[in-house]
Amino acid sequence: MKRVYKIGVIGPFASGKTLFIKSVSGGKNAYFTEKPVSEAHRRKIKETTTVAIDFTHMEWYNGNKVHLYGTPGQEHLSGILEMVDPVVEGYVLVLSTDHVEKVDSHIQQWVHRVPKPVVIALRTEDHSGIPEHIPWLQREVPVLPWDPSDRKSGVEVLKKLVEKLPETR
Ligand SMILES: Nc1nc2c(ncn2[C@@H]2O[C@H](COP(=O)(O)OP(=O)(O)O)[C@@H](O)[C@H]2O)c(=O)[nH]1
Ligand SMILES: [Mg+2]
Repeated sequence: MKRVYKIGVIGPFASGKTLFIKSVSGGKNAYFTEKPVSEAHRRKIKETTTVAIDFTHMEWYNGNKVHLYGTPGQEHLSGILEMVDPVVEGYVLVLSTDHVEKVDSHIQQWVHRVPKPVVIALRTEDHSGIPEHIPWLQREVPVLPWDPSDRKSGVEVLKKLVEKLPETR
C-alpha cells in the first residue's frame, strides 16, 4: 500500500517555514499564499507573509509521497493551523538561529501546541551547527541543523520525522 505522509510546517513569523518548502521542493510542485505584510514593524523584517497554506507534494522513497502544509506564523492567523491540524500526522517546527536566545522558549511554546510527532529544523545559514546550550537537545524532540541553500539538509529533517510515523495509516 502506497503511503502519503502529510506533514505540517509550523513556527514563528519569519523563521523560514515558506523557505523550508521552497528549499525541499526545489521549486517543483510548490504553491505559495504570500501577501504583503500589513504591520509596519514586521515589514522591516520581510515584505511578504503566508496568509493561508503553502503547499508542496513530492515523491518520497518506495513510491510513497510527502505532502507539506506550510502555515502562517502570526497569531491572528492561528485558525489556519487549527484547520491543518486534523489533516497532518506530524510537524516540522522551523526555527532560526538569528535569535538564538529565543529558541528554547519557542520550542517549548510550539511543541506543546501540537501533540503529535515533531522534528525541529534549526535554520543555520552560517554553518555554525546547533548551539550547544539549547536544553531541548537533551529531550525527546530531535533538533536538526537546516541550511536552506542545501536541499538535502531539509530532506534529512523530513526523514527524521517520517521515521516517527507509522508505516501504514
Ligand atoms: N536566503 C534566503 N532567505 C530568504 C529567501 N526567502 C526569504 N528569505 C528570508 O528568510 C527568512 C524567512 O522567511 P520566510 O520563509 O518567508 O518565513 P516564514 O514566515 O517562516 O514563512 C526571512 O528573513 C526572509 O527575508 C530566500 O529565497 N533565500
Ligand atoms: Mg511563510
